Amino acid sequence: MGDTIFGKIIRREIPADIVYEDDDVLAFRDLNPQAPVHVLFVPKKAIATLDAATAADAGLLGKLLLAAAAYARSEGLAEMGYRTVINCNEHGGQTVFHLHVHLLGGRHMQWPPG
Ligand code: DGP
Repeated sequence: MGDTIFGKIIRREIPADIVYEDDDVLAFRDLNPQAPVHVLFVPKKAIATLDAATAADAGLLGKLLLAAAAYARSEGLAEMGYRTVINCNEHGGQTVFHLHVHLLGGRHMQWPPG
């Protein structure tokens, strides 16, 4: 586990534009942003997908969401709103198999997503 591009970012083996870090969570800007603000919140523990998370990860999943919300608030996105996304496996559009929460903000989102 941990052998993904995000594992390499967490271990500082490749660079990323890191915007937040604590003991359990790292957040960095998406390489291919889909909104004016597009940040990925990843657990330092390598969990491949949301489907692979267990009850033991409940606290960690909560921390990821709360870190995204706090960052959105700090960037002034909360009042207008923003979107959080977790893609899971092929039909979900997941391409990096290290669980991550996308935070997208700074523009009006459409629904349903494509
Ligand atoms: P997903 O499709 O949900 O697995 O999202 C993966 C995201 O990761 C995608 O929006 C592009 C981003 N990404 C892929 N490789 C890198 C990288 O090396 N650095 C950064 N910062 N983002 C990456």
